[in-house]
Amino acid sequence: MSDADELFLRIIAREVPADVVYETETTLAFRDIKPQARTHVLVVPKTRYRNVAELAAADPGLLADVIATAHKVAELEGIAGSGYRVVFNTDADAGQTVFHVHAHVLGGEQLGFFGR
Ligand code: D5M
Repeated sequence: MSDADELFLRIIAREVPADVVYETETTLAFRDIKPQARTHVLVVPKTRYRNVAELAAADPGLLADVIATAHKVAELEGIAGSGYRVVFNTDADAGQTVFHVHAHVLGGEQLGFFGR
């Protein structure tokens, strides 16, 4: 595991500062340092898996916790009614840079389509 991949464990341990918006026993939600929308929050499981596929295979209940936390964040941010997007970038072509699975919760404005 590289230093970059350890980053979210260090945020969970409060060794690296982050703007935490919500926490459960199994997940942590904090604002993305490079926001791509008016609201941009990351949700991570407190146990590290490399990507969402590994998480789904190993612990589907924990994946459900991540999704439930994403929706709770949307409620807290006031965007649950207007709409929001949950994105898991998965490996190189998707641009995943931190290999500790994380859901991007995006919203607060009309989002464009994405792809190439
Ligand atoms: O997304 C990784 C995301 O992690 C990217 O949007 C920037 C964000 N990031 C990187 N370092 C930090 C810290 N220290 N706090 C908050 N957010 C951070 P990926 O899907 O892997 O490209």
